[in-house]
Amino acid sequence: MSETLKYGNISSREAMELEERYGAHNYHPLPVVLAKGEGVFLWDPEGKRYYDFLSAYSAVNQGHCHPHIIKALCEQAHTLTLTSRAFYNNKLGEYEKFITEYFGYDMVLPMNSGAEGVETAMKLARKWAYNVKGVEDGNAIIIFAEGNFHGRTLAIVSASNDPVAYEGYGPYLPGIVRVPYNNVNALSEYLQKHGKNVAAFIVEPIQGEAGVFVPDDGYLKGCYEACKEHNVLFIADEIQSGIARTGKLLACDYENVRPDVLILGKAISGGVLPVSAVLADREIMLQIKPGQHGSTFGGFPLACVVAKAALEVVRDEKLAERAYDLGKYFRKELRNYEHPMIKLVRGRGLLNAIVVEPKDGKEAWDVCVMLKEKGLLCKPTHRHIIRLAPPLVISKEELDECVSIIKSVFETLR
Ligand code: IF1
Repeated sequence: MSETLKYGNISSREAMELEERYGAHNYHPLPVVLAKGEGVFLWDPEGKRYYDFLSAYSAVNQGHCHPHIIKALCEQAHTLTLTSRAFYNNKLGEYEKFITEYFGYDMVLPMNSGAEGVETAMKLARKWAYNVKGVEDGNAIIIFAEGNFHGRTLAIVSASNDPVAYEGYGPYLPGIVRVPYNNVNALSEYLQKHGKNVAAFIVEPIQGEAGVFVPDDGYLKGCYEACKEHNVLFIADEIQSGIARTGKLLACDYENVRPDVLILGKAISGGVLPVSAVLADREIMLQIKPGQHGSTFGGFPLACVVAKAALEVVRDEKLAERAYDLGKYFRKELRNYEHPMIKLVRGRGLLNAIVVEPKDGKEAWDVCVMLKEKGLLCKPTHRHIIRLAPPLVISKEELDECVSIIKSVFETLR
């Protein structure tokens, strides 16, 4: 069978065979190959069009290949891409001024992947604990929440209680403890007992991998206040929840909490380059001195212009407001739809999930495969949760069409 190719010179089947044969098997992708993207749409090599309801795990909030971002990328790519931090470059400072003013912090430390951003925050917290708080050397503790997902490095999986993420990677990093998520008392009690050695509490304002778990109102504020009471840094991992995804610029904005340290990634570049950032005020940030931390690519000129352009899109196209309004509408539409397999619809802004009850052996994965056949791409998390997160540039009409697709798939599962 040889279908004509619309994009590229490799068929879907060939592309999958190549990945299977030559790539490490650290993923289990949905059987779809993507060859082109524009706005809310993706196409496979054979030309079939899909709605993107994953947005590369919220990295593509601005939509695929946003012209403003790609223009910045291309211009800078012809001019200067990488210098390392051995020298100054003429784009980094401008970007640093822009992003710190954008989020309201004194300073930024630029990195690349989200995991590197989290690692940076952990190192910063330890330095601060020893230099400023006065924790005895080697005793600093960082608190995480149960069910967290912060990335894949050894330090970070040391904080995970998901066996898939941590098993077989020991020995683990010491100085890490976990408390239940969505439970201010659990954090307070731990701080009551051990607060003097605690450097930081690191938390996702909405837990993504755990299944778009939105904590109760007041949770973030309560945790922030408990941290203040014990001179502990409140650190928010907004790598997934930030940059307008949940209907505000930051998910912490829902509770008017300003984290002491803010970690951003993913959509900070609109899905164009791996860019992450750690933001903090001077007293914290200046605890890391020259030579004590960094990365070859961190803050490279290409990333700086791309990230600035990507954040301009978020502001100029009012993506937070869009996500807020469209998300409300989307949840209302799905909640008004009765179906024996749909237990719950939850989320904030355009980060949403359907919790499904398996039926006749059909699980979240099977629903996602059926949605793919009908032209809508999303990925299950765990066996019973379907995460739905389109680019924030989606129109109301497009969203309506997607609601119809989702309902039509569930109709065949009655
Ligand atoms: C994969 C999940 C999403 C994150 C938060 C840090 C990072 C992530 C809150 C690390 C990354 C990703 C990574 C991706 C799958 C994905 C994911 F399902 F695993 F949980 F988005 F929901 N903090 N999340 O969500 O950032 O180093 O990857 O840039 O394939 O591992 P990274």
